[in-house]
Amino acid sequence: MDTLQAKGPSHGVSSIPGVGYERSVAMASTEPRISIVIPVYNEEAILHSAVVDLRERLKPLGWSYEIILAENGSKDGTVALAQELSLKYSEVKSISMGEPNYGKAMKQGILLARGELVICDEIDLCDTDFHRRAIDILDTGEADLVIGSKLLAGAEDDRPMLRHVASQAYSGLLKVMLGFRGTDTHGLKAFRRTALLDTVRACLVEKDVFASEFVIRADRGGIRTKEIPVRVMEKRPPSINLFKRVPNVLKSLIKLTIAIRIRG
Ligand SMILES: Nc1nc2c(ncn2[C@@H]2O[C@H](COP(=O)(O)OP(=O)(O)OP(=O)(O)O)[C@@H](O)[C@H]2O)c(=O)[nH]1
Ligand SMILES: [Mg+2]
Repeated sequence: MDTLQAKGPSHGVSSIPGVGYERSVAMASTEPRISIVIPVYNEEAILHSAVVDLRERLKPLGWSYEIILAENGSKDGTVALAQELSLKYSEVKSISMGEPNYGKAMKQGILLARGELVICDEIDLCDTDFHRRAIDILDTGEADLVIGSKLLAGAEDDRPMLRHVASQAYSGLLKVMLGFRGTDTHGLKAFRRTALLDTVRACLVEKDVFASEFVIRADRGGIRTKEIPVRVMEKRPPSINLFKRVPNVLKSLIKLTIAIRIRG
């Protein structure tokens, strides 16, 4: 069984049962209203500056927030940097464990989050414009889950055309195989934590497909969801060649279809 340690300012440690793994989390004396969960993997080149910039851009918003850096499997200096950041800034927590696995890190980060509202971001995006728009929508009570879509009318996808087409094809497959009714499952997300906790816990497939399973389960579970258009740019070359990704994506889609359609 994994032990998940959130490193941050320690005001007491509590073990919280029922999340599928033992959890020890440093509790701060006041609960933040917003938890920003950011998965990180081999990000030593940008981690420090991204967190420092993010804190600066959040300042004018006046939010009470925590940033949870959810790392696993990094081979570079990411873990040490994340720990350094969590010691330096009281609102930054870092968790670190196991093999590289985006979905597992996200799930654990979300389950550790204490905020009433949770934002799922990516370290190369840290898109505070999305944060602000999404939190405004959650605050109006219009939706419990907000998804930033790069494929919705009004969105700007400035990545190479091939990547845009691949994202469209992937969403098309989700529509055909799983009846997905939105346009994008991989965009940034913000949600009301208590409304989506069961959905997160129900997700069975890890790695990259977690994002799709989470959104599709939310939709099938009747969660009020709103997509908003976002702008995405390619900030760095993809770590894995698009064509090399295809077999794994197809395998994952089959797993996801079995998880949702058969296992329920
Ligand atoms: N914990 C964890 N985080 C990951 C893993 N793979 C990717 N990430 C993080 O997930 C976020 C998105 O990953 P990217 O590599 O930017 O993937 P992408 O956005 O699909 O691809 P790009 O368009 O090339 O940026 C980043 O914050 C990564 O550090 C992983 O195996 N484990
Ligand atoms: Mg990225």
